[in-house]
Amino acid sequence: ALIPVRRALISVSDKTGLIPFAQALAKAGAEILSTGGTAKAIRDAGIPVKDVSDHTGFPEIMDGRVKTLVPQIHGGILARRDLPEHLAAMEEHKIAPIDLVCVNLYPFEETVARKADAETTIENIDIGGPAMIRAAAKNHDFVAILTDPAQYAEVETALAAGGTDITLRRRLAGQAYARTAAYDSAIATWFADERGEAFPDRLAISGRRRQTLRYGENPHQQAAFYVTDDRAGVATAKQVQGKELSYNNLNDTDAAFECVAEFDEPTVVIVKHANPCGIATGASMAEAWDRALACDPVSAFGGIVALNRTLDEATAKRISAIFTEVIVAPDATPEAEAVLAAKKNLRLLLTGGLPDPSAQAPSFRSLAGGFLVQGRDAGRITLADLKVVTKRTPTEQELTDLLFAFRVAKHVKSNAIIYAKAGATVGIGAGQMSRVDSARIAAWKAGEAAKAAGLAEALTIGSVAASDAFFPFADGLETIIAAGATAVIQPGGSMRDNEVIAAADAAGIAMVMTGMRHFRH
Ligand code: 93A
Repeated sequence: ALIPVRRALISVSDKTGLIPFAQALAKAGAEILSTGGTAKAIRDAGIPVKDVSDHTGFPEIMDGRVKTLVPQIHGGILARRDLPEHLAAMEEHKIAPIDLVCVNLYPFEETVARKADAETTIENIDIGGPAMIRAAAKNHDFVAILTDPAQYAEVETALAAGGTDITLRRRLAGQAYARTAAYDSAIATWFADERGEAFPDRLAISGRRRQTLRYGENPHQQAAFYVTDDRAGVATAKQVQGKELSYNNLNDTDAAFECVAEFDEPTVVIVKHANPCGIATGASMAEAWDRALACDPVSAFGGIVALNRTLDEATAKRISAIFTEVIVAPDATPEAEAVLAAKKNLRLLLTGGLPDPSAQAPSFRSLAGGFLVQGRDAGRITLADLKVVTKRTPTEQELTDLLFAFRVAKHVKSNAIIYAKAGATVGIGAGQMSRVDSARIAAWKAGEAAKAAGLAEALTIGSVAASDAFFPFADGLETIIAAGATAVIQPGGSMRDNEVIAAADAAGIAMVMTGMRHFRH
C-alpha cells in the first residue's frame, strides 16, 4: 500500500532542488516543517512552511546545535503506526507523525577539502541531521527518508501517484545509512589525520558508486566502480564516446594515465594488461605516438593510449589507424574528436587535468579476510639522487634516458627491465619471476620490433637500461650488456653490488644507483 505524506520535515544544507521538491510536497497536501535556513528558502519561494520551533514549542538553541533533537521530532519519526502503545504515546505527549524526512548534512567533507581550521571543521559535524536520517531509515515501514537531491525526482513522481511504497522506502533507507556511514568515516579520517595517524586502529573507507560494471576481470565476476574523491584522473573522467568501459579497461586506463602524468615533455603511453608496452616523448604528440608504437607494435593492438597533453587531430588520425580500446587525455580538440567519432566503439576519456604523481593517497589490496593499505608510490628520482658507481660516468644524453627509463620502470610490473633510447622505450620486460628473464624478454622484444621495422640491428644497441630493483647477481646485468646497452640505472643495495659493478666496469659501461626501488606487484 502507498503511504501518503501528510507531514514532511525538510532540513537541508545543500538547497539544490529544494523548491521544486517542496512544491511537490505542498501539492500532495503535505504540511512542511523546516529548520531555520531551509524554512526561510521555502517561505521566500511562497510555499507554506512551519518552523520546527513553532511545531515543537521549543526554540533552536546553541547556535542551532539543538534544533531538531527533541522528542516531538524524533517521536514523530520513530513511532510505529501499527502499535497501539506508540499511538497512545503520541497522543499523550502531543506528538504528530512525520511521514517523510528530507535531510542533507552540514558539508563536513567540503569543509575538510577547503582545509578549514579545526574549530570550523568541528562545527560542521552534523548531529541532528544524521539522528533524523537514522531514525527515519529505521522506521522505513512508515517513513520515507531522502538524503540526496538526486533522489527528489523519483519521490516527486511517487507523491503525484499518491505516496511512497515499501520498495522505494526500503531502498532509500539503505542509501540513508550508507550516507551516514560515509559521513562518519570522513569524520574519523579527519581525526586520524589531525593526530598524524596514517593507519588508525579502525579504518572505514567509503566511495560513491559511479557505475555498475557488466563484469569484473572475468565474466563470472561481479564488479562496480566507486569514486572516492574529485581529483583529476580516470575516476572522474568524462567519457566522450565509445562503448561502456569494462573493469579491465578502467584498470588499464588508470595505469596508463598515472604513468603518462609522470612526464613533463609531450608523452604517450600505450598499455596492455596494466603494463606499458611503449612509452615515448616527442616534439609533438603525433611524434610521441609514433615512437611509443614502434617499441612493440604487436602488443599495442587493442591497447589503451594515454596522453599528457591535449589530443590533436594529427595524433587522433594516427592512433585510430590501429585498433585501440581506450584513449585518455586531459583534453581533445574538436577536430580530434571528429576524427574519433567515426570509430563508434573506441572510448575517449577526457579528464580536464593530470593526476598529481606526488600526491599522497592510500592504495589498497585485498587478501582473504582483510586488506593491505600502503601509501601510493610517489617516489621520484631526480639527477641529484644518482650515484655513479662505475669507472665510466654516463654522458648527458645517457643520464636523461636513464632517468626516463627509471620513471618508466616504476609503472612496469616487477621484475621490470626497460631499455630506452632518446626518450623512448625500445624494449620492456615485465612481470617475470626472475630479473634475468625480464632482461632477456625485453631484449628479444626489441629485436622483434627492429625486424618488423626492417632495421639492421636491435634498438637495444646503444640504449640505456633500467631495473626496478637491484640485481641479486651479475647475470641480469650481463644480459643487458649483451643486448648492447651502454648505461644502467638501478637502486643498488644487493649483497653482491660489488660483483655487479665489477661486471659493468669489465664491459666498460656506466652504472648509476638511485637508492630507491620501485617494486610494483
Ligand atoms: O547542529 S545540528 O547538529 N543540530 C540539529 O538539531 C540539527 N537539525 C538539523 N544540525 C542540525 N540539522 C542540520 O541543519 C541538517 O542536517 C541540515 O544540514 C542543516 C539545515 O539547517 P538550515 O535549515 O538552518 O539551513
